[in-house]
Amino acid sequence: MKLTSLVCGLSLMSQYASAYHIPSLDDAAAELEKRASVVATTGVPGAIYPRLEVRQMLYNKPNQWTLFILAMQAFQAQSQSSATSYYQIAGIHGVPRVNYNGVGQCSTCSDADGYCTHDSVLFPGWHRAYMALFEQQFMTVVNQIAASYPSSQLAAMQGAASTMRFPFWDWAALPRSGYPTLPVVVSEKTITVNSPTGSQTINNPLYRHYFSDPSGLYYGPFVDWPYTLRYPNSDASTAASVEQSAISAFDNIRASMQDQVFQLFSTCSDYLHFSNDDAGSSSTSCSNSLEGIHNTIHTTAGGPGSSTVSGGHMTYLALAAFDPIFWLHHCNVDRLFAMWQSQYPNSYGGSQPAPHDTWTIAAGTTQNADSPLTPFYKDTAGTTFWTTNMVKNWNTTFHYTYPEFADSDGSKGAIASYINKLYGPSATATAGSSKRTAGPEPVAAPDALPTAAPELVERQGTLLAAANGSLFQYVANIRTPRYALNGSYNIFLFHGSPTTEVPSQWILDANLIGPMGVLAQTNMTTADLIAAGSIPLTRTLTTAVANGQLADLTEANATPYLKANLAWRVAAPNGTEVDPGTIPDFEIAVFASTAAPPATQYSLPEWSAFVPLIEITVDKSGGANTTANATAT
Ligand SMILES: *[C@@H]1O[C@H](CO)[C@@H](O)[C@H](O)[C@H]1NC(C)=O
Ligand SMILES: *[C@@H]1O[C@H](CO)[C@@H](O)[C@H](O)[C@H]1NC(C)=O
Ligand SMILES: *[C@@H]1O[C@H](CO)[C@@H](O)[C@H](O)[C@H]1NC(C)=O
Ligand SMILES: *[C@@H]1O[C@H](CO)[C@@H](O)[C@H](O)[C@H]1NC(C)=O
Ligand SMILES: *[C@@H]1O[C@H](CO)[C@@H](O)[C@H](O)[C@H]1NC(C)=O
Ligand SMILES: *[C@@H]1O[C@H](CO)[C@@H](O)[C@H](O)[C@H]1NC(C)=O
Ligand SMILES: CC(=O)N[C@H]1CO[C@H](CO)[C@@H](O)[C@@H]1O
Ligand SMILES: [Cu+2]
Repeated sequence: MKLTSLVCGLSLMSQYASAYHIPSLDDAAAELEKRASVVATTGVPGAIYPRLEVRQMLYNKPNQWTLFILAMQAFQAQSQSSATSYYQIAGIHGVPRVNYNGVGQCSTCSDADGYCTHDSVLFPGWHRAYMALFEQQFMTVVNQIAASYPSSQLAAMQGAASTMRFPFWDWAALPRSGYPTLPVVVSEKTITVNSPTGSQTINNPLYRHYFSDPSGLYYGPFVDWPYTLRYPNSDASTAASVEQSAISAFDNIRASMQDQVFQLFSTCSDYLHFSNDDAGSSSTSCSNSLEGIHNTIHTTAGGPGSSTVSGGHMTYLALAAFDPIFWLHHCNVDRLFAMWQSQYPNSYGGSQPAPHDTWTIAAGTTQNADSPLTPFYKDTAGTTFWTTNMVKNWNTTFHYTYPEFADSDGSKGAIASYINKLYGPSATATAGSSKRTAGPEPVAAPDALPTAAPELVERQGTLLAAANGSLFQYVANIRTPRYALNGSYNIFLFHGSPTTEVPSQWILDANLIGPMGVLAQTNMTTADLIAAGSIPLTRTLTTAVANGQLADLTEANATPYLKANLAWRVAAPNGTEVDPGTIPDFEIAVFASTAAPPATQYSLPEWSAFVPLIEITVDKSGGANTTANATAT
């Protein structure tokens, strides 16, 4: 008797098939075994506490910080065969290709790597439940460690644990002056903490995860790498991360990510388009998406790879969740989701066909806010899965919130104020600042927009704004087939030309305006899936005005300036340059809009209609509708 196959087959059917499935004794045994091993997703039991920004925890909550590091170490050291181990929870996302919670593969899903839902209206809700499962198991370890401190520290450590949640990494807001965007504590190889047995220096569990056996990772060279890597320096089992590349890359793209996040908050008012990069391609005013922005953080953390070396784990859909940075990142993605919900409380859910298989969802299946978020069971009975609708109120459902909500009344206006201060064009707050009384932490040395130049501020009315006071906005919308290049790839926009034609260096280039990372996996071949992105150009143009290269931001002047100075490159998964004109349906088109400054800091700017400026890109390979025209003629 094949018990395992029964377990797998049964569980998928259990919700739907009981009407016609005649249970046998074997089935009953399998069902019992399954239930005994169901891991329910409950979130951390107890009251609602904020997930802190990782640097906020480091600076302000030293005991929580200690527990965070020690728990990440212990969690990652758990046996790979335990269903609640770091390894198995990370493995839900993609490889190893195994069932979780006995939730079996769909009959036509044999080419899928895991359960994660991408290019899907389920993206925000699925990852919310995923993060809740991870956090609850992480906190179980935190509590065990807190309980192991000597009596002199026991009360303090258990007190710290009792109000603790998993931290997030805000990769879009300004870091504290003089510090990198990628927190030093995520990049250091070792870290010193006050353990239950005294001060201890350990391998930093945020820097990389050590596998006890990587052979389940399916893809080469990942099956040979003993730990997770960022910007690996070789494909050999002795490879090391070139962490400095990750540090420099995040500093180089941060301003664009800030602008992309702000544009997302202020122009994406509809859940479907906000939620994922597939839907985004049907909207010009909301061409970016939460998923699209999140993809770029993935490819930038893992590194682009080259003709001789693979990108790191974060660069690949099926492998990303093993790198500890994934959890800091996805915690922030969930926070952006929550903040977005506060701005658009009447738009939630949507319906969309699944563009490709996951472990349990066949391509073409219609997905909506009531679709099961497999394999996340609501309780140990193993009968009900969470849905997007069920995870709407993150706070009361999974018992966490974010500082922006905990430190304010959580109203639309209060959260808009944080969005303006953290991500707006004149952001004044640093990552992790959300103080209730003192207001956001001031930025020590503003390095953001050159509008800080006094004479420019004076003349801003005429140079950067229309007669009615609305600020001119320019964006480059990108459409690209997500799975056309047999792996993850990157699109880079430049002001002028890149300083080098070495594709692996483009993410670090001084002339980079912004990137769009396209996250995929070898052999994913849904060629007709168009992913959309949008890279704001206004910051670059404002700098050009400040530098005297451009007279003002009127369309009459900005259009020829962009036509002469906007360039782009596409770097293939193997590190070579691809001519975007050869990628079917690829299109970069510039649009103009204006943003009426909000009446108060408690609301977001309102953008006017997006007007296409075809002439800026039409003559260049991959530019506006050249592909459409090429295929038409
Ligand atoms: C939880 O979040 C919702 C928004 O989804 C909000 O309306 C509600 O007030 C919050 N509840 C608590 C207890 O924080
Ligand atoms: C302000 O003027 C611009 C340019 O004429 C126009 O596109 C926009 O719609 C106007 N905005 C408002 C709020 O009137
Ligand atoms: C790299 O990938 C591109 C795009 O898929 C392909 O055209 C090219 O032949 C590949 N080059 C090598 C050396 O594999
Ligand atoms: C994609 O890449 C993999 C691994 O390099 C290779 O085995 C496969 O043949 C490629 N598929 C296509 C369609 O090029
Ligand atoms: C990708 O597909 C090719 C051709 O179908 C196959 O030979 C190869 O083993 C696959 N690679 C992976 C990693 O699945
Ligand atoms: C596409 O081709 C048509 C006919 O040749 C031409 O009129 C049109 O301007 C072209 N559009 C673009 C965006 O190049
Ligand atoms: C920027 C732009 O005008 N894009 C157009 C390209 O062509 C498609 C259909 O052919 C239009 O829908 C786009 O608006
Ligand atoms: Cu994901």
